[in-house]
Amino acid sequence: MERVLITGAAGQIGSELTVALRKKFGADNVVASDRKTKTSIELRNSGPFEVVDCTDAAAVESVVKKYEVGTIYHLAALLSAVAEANPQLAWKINIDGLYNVLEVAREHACAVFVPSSIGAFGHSTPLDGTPQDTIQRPSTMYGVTKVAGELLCDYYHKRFGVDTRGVRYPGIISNVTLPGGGTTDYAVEIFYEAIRHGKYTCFLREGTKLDMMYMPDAIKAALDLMDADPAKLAHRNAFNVTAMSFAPEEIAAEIKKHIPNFTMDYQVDPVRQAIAESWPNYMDDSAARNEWGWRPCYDLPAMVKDMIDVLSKRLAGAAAAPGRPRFATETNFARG
Ligand code: AKB
Repeated sequence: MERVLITGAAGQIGSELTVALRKKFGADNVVASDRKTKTSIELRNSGPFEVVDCTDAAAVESVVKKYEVGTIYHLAALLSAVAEANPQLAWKINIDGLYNVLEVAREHACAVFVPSSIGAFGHSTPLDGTPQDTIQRPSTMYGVTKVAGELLCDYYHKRFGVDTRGVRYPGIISNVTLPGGGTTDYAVEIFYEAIRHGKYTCFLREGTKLDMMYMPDAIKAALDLMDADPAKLAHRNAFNVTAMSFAPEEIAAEIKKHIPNFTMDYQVDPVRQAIAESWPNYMDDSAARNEWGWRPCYDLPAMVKDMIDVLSKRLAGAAAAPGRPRFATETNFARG
């Protein structure tokens, strides 16, 4: 069997996608890679692991050759707020890294999954019911790299026949790995703070609606799209996918149903607020639904219930070893 390579496997999506792919294809057939040498013991011990920096084309090629990789899930990327704080590095990782992966895929006939994002849209995009094919003029470096990445992936498909596929992920909510510096991270942090302290200070303003998705659906989207019949794909890079859309006060109200004393206040971060305001309020994901049968399983109430059930148990267990999770978004993302 041809093997699968995951770049950025220690990240928020990568850590859970690795587990899902190892379950689906067998642990030995799924190579997790990350540029971080310090990763979870589970990632290293549950199957092959390689230290690979995607900005090093030779390193990507060497691991593809070593394991005879047939499909690459290329997840290594900087998220929006970190990218805005360091746009030069964002270009290097998000674009140079992607270019290296696509070149290796072209040379070695690999299929490639590349996530795009709601960050690929901007102020001039219709922000309510954002269509699949529409204006994409983002104002952030993250967005620029996401649009360029979508175009590059389509180009490699059309010009070289590389089987590239991707989705535009909304904010992803997970109870396993913390996100690493995105604009939507508040929707993860809120759970840790609600369970531990009964209160949360939100860095986005009341009324800021954004598309969101629970991690099991994000994993399902990647697997279902890569399994899809290519003859049915009119689009490739990248499909709008969403599962729910809410503003901070709406998720807070849902959490309050489980933790009645929970309170939330606001301390708006102007950088992330400006990014959020340029992103869709909710996307139209009918192309994904029609072309490859996309259907999410979790809406807002189901996601909140599961997050609170799982995290309450885990954090109660961890109470013996105190210390709070370090959120990447606690950094002040001043423009560099
Ligand atoms: C971020 O906030 O940067 C990401 C994304 C929506 O792409 N979660």
